Amino acid sequence: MLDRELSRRNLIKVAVAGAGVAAFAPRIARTTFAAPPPLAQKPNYKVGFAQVEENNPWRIAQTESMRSEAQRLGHELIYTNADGSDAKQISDVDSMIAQRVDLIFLAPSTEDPLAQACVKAKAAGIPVILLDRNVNEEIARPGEEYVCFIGSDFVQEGARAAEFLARVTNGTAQIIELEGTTGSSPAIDRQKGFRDYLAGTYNNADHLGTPAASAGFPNMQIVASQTGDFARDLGRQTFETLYAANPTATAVYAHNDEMAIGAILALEAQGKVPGKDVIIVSVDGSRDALQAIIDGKMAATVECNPRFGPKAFETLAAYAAGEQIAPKIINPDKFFDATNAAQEIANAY
Ligand code: GYE
Repeated sequence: MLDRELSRRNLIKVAVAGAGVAAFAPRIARTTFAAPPPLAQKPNYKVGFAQVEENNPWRIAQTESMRSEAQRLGHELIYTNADGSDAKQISDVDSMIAQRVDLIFLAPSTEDPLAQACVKAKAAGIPVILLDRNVNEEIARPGEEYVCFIGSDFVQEGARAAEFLARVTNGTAQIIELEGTTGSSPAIDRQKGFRDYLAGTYNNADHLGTPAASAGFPNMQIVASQTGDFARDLGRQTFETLYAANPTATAVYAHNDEMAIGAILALEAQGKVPGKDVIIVSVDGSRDALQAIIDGKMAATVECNPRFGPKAFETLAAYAAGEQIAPKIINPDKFFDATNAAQEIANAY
């Protein structure tokens, strides 16, 4: 994530330094460097939760965690579901602003359009906390346009998936990559972490030293990469197309479990044996994925924990109390493979 931030900052510097100003100005819609709007301390809040979509187990688990924690604490939760649409999510945030919620928890769809929603909420005096996905930090930044980001280290997730795959394939594989929603931070960063690790350029110092650095894997090739929009059926269709064009592929890296399950379904429909003919790794840790690991169809999944409720509301309270909030609050994530899937499935969603 750091590399990307640095290059964005440099872009701003270049733009501000001279000739590029006009060209870059519309994207740098940042008018002020002041802190986000304050939040009064109250026993109960009216809080918005702008969810991006509700079409997979991960999202359902996240919404359930937010709802149950709000209820436990006696807060009112105004919930919206953008059905994966940037435009709908922007108007959902607008309507929360109009309803004068105390704070908005935003699980942003893609990075650029939803950064603008943070800018608007700030202008309206409503603090925003980002959940699980980030926005473009050229446009909106933690501690300025929004309070903070709470979520996983997606670059590290991608690198962990690559490390595992390199190990189980002895460094030789032809990989089909199923990407998440184009322009979303987990799709951008899970791709980067995976590729950097295979190329030997993953800088683990930016990611708490995990996984250990590698010299690169010249015999691991990504033969095709396309979006499946984080969705099972689109993942299935996308995989089908890419596999038809690359029948010698030996591995799949999916940016989430739903697309990995889609690839399994497509392979089975063709009489292939997932887990044998093609090795599959992904990210999330859903119940279906853990079952697929137990069944030998999937090799591993890097956990991306969806249970945000407790951390989200704890951060709200800390912010209201005037505490200094870290710009990025990173969830610790486990790793699931054949060694632990059977024990872990009882806690899965
Ligand atoms: O991995 C995926 C979901 O933004 C981290 O979005 C989240 C991702 C998660 O749809 O399953």
